[in-house]
Amino acid sequence: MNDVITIGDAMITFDPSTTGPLRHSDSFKRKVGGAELNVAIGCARLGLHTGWISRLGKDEFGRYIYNFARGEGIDVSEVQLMEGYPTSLNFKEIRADGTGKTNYYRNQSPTSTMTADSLNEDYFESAKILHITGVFPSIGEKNIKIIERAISLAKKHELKISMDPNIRLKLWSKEQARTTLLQWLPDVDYLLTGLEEAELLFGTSDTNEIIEHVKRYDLSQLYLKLGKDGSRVWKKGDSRVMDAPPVKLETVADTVGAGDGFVAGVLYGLINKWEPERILPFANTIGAMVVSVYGDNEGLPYYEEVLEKLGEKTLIER
Ligand code: KDG
Repeated sequence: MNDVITIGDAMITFDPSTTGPLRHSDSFKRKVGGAELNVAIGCARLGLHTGWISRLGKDEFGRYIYNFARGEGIDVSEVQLMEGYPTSLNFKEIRADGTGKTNYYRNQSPTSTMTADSLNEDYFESAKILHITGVFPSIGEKNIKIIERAISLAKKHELKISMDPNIRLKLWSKEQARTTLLQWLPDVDYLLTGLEEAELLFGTSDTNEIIEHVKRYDLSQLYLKLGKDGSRVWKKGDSRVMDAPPVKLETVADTVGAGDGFVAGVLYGLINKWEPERILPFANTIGAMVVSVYGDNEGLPYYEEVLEKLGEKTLIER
């Protein structure tokens, strides 16, 4: 039985060995990326049973990602390798301040062979949370239908639904993103969003106004990712808005993937029925740990490492 299942396109991410404009980068490290896969890796490292629905190319890169995900303990039984469709690529630019920029080569993504009917209903029967993001539906119109069927299967089998808008304006317009994601909100239980994305969806970055909007969609919990300012949570039926301060960072190596780490932490807490005041610092800490390591998912910690960082456990060196 999977605690969390997610659907997404993964890619080989070429991380530059130097910071600065990509045109000057001449050596790269081959890594793995993809927002939904990053979340799945984060959940699996924390100890959740995690399933990932996807398609990869039947090529060397596809095999590499497949084995990588399997090695992380992710259930890849719903991942297929497709002949004739190259595995997606992303050449990353990393700036001196650790922020990143994507350069995708994913027009012919192997996930374009998926249809709404290719989702296996049995897979939803035994899972607890379906996690969706705005990345997968932005890759192709057909993917919107896939997520819609996933949502209806999740509802039918009583899964909770979490959503991270993860809006990629390289892949769709603001209007497409807003219309598509807002229409799913009535079915979403947990919204985990950055402030800019919330502004794009609701036309405001004011927390109280955002809360008024999500109340209309009958959301259970809202998590606001505030980057270097920490995070904030609101829970239905509770008048409080709780904040978690930012975690002090020794290094900012690469900020890409921090949001996915935060999401993994929240999902872990939700599965374990933690209260938001416990979830928030836990998820924040994971985000900070991701930022201090190069790569989209290399910094995702194991459960004990988060506790150590929170000062709740000492890991004795052997
Ligand atoms: O959230 C991190 C992801 O953005 C990265 O791993 C790959 O850009 C990516 C995507 O579209 O999934």
